[in-house]
Amino acid sequence: MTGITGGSPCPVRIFKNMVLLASFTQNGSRGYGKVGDVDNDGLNELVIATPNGDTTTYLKVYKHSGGGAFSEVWNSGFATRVESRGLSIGDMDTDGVNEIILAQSYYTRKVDAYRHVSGNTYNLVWTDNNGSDNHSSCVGDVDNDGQKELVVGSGNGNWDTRVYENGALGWSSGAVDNQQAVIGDVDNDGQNEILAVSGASNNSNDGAGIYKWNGTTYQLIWYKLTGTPSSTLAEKVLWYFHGTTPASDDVFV
Ligand SMILES: [Ca+2]
Ligand SMILES: [Ca+2]
Ligand SMILES: [Ca+2]
Ligand SMILES: [Ca+2]
Repeated sequence: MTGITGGSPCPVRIFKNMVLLASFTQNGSRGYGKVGDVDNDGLNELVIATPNGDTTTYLKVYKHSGGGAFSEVWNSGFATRVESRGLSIGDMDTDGVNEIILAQSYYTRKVDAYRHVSGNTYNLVWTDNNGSDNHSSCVGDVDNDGQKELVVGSGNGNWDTRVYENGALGWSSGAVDNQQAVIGDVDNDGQNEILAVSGASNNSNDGAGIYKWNGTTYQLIWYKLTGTPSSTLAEKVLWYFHGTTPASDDVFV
């Protein structure tokens, strides 16, 4: 299960073979869910972030406890995360262990990474107080060197797409507009690119762009301006490539 749900309390629904397997609620106004092995035991966990308006964000890890039941095994304590907008799971520092990355906007304006320690304990291991409304996070190999990077899309503040190498800022697109970015092989050449959407402020920079590693930097190789606010949902980018609704075979990680 990945994606966004709405309502308060926020519903979580897990489907298996298109059949509802489990349903429960979270104390938040909307939610983000990701599936991945965050404790490196070979089994996937369910990670949920549910921002509660402008106040706290609830970040939790669930394990399948059998029979379609899911048990909360960890939560972040609720205190210091505000208005999370980008949840991802991936090995952002290439040490062979996945992190949970949470991009946050509004009053905290930072990106946090949590790592499994032991048992059901996860520690905050990295924070970037970049001063932006961070709108997305994703982990993947965007310069195709075999090591993964963290890509963050930001709005108010830096207004950019950012690439982090081992937690250090390696590249910024420069200020464009509200940004949400995803990683994928959009031209089917076997190498990943960054797709970024800009929008929500109704100016001439609204649109979509592709950044590709050229051996030295990330180069804007294609863009389409719309001049109208675009959704900051990454899936919306696909519309620009197809000129129609997204195709079912479009998969982004
Ligand atoms: Ca696991
Ligand atoms: Ca790691
Ligand atoms: Ca890389
Ligand atoms: Ca490619």
